[in-house]
This record gives sequence, structure tokens and C-alpha cells, in this order.
Amino acid sequence: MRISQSATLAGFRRSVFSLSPVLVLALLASFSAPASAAKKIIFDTNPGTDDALALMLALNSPELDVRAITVVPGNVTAAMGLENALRMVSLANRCDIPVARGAQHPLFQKLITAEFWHGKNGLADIELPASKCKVDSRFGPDVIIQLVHASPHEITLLPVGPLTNIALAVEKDPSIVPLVKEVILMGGSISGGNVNAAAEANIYNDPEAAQIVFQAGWPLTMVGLEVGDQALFTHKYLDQLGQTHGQINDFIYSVLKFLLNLSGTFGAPGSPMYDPSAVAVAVDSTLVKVQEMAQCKSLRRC
Ligand SMILES: [Ca+2]
Repeated sequence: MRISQSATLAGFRRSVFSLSPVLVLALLASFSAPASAAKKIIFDTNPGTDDALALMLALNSPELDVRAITVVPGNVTAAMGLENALRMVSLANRCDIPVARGAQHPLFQKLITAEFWHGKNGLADIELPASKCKVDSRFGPDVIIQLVHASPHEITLLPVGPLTNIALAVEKDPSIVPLVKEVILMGGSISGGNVNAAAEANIYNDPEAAQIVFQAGWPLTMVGLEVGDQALFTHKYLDQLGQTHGQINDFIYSVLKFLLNLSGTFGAPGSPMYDPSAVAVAVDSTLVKVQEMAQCKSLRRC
């Protein structure tokens, strides 16, 4: 495979080193309001247990200003994911953030959900109170398009699920591509998958959407499986988290306890922090080392 280094191909970076779970824990415990200079993000998500951790991390990181949450199916159905997103935003007392319904299925593939990993309700079987927040009436990809045009060169897209909504936004309005500040996504792998030997779940669930997003030509940082696998959340950190209490804290504690028990059944020493790692990179890009890689305009020309 030939790797080109032209200017338009230089934006695709991959993360190769882990971040500290201690820092993730510290950020999870931070509850400051967004600062005015905070990075504007659109959080595209399929909640989902690690999506829940990532969302709470984003909402409670003063470095980030969550402008919208768009929901995509993947870990759970679109309807369940939307309900979960609304309940979590309500728990965080952030009904000011638009939560929009997105795609209902992958572009071409059959939807494959993963309740076995995320619990029957997608949130570790934790029943959050009914949401006091209302769903935004707009279609998720339209929210992305509108917000990017409203704040050109300022919006960071932060997808932590299949890339269906992002791809739909690009297909509907390609003019957003040069107006997006950057894309930081959780997905992909360079050393082996978690669905099969090669594929990571977010990419596997909608590979056509992933191709559109990876080839769009915008600056893109892929926070792949390797990063989350090195950012292991262990019982030691859970014990630390359990020493403080609050609605969000207790919810996060229960999700992490569920994930640690699940990881334990596979003999793993801790639970990988996949989606939270992408948020952490958005908070502080120096947490990881990245390697510039070629971004192919066409798979046949790579
Ligand atoms: Ca996810």
C-alpha cells in the first residue's frame, strides 16, 4: 500500500499511547461549569455504558462546551440510546443542551446491538429517573450542519459510536468539512479488533459511514482500541471514586462497577476506557502521542 503525504492527506492522525486512568478519574470528579473559552463540541453517541462515562466526563470538563448531543444506534437501538441520553442530560441538570434523534439504522448494514455488554437497558441495568429534558425536534445530522455553520472553524465533532450521523451530515452538506475545526473519534484499531480479528465495533457497525468520515478530508484524530485498552480502570480507582457521593458520582460508580465485573468474567485486570479516552483527548491532546498517517481519498489509490 502506498502512503501519500500530500497536504490534504496530512490530517489523519492516530493515537498510539495511553492516557492515565488517574487523570480520567480526576476529570470525572470535576464538576465546574464550561468556561467561555472552552472547546465547542458536538457529542455523537450511542449510550451505552462507556458512552455514559464519556458523556459525564464531557459535561463536567470545563475545557469542553457541549453544544449538542446527537444519538446514533449501535450499542443499543436508536430509541433506547435517545432515552438514555435524555435521562443522563437530565441527571446532569443540563436540559439547555439540545439532544437530537439521529439515524435509526446504519447506512447499509443491519443494525447489531450489544446489550450483552451494556446491560438490557444499555446503561448497566441502572434505572435513572425519567428525564425532565425534552428531545430536540431536529434531525441529528441537521443539528450538526446548523451548528457548524453557526460557528465556523470552532466546532469539534466528537463521535463515540458508529459514524452514521456524521456521514449523513457530510453527504447532505459537504461544505461543513472545511468549517469543522477537527474530528476526534473513538473507533478503529491498528492491531486487531473487538468484533472480529480485524474490526472494531463502531467501524464494523457502519463501515460505509466510516469510509465517508475518514475520507472527508478534515483533521481527524482516531482514538482507537489500543488507547482504551491501555487506559484500564481498575478496582483501585473504583474504591477512590466510591469515597465521594453525588447523583452523577454514584451513577458513574455503578456503571464502572458493572464494567469491572464484566471485565472480571474475562479475567481482565480492569475495564478499558474507550469512549472516555476520546473525550480526554479533546480535553487535553497532550495526553496521547499521535502519529500522522496518510488519509486516502480512495481505497483503490492507497
Ligand atoms: Ca460508544
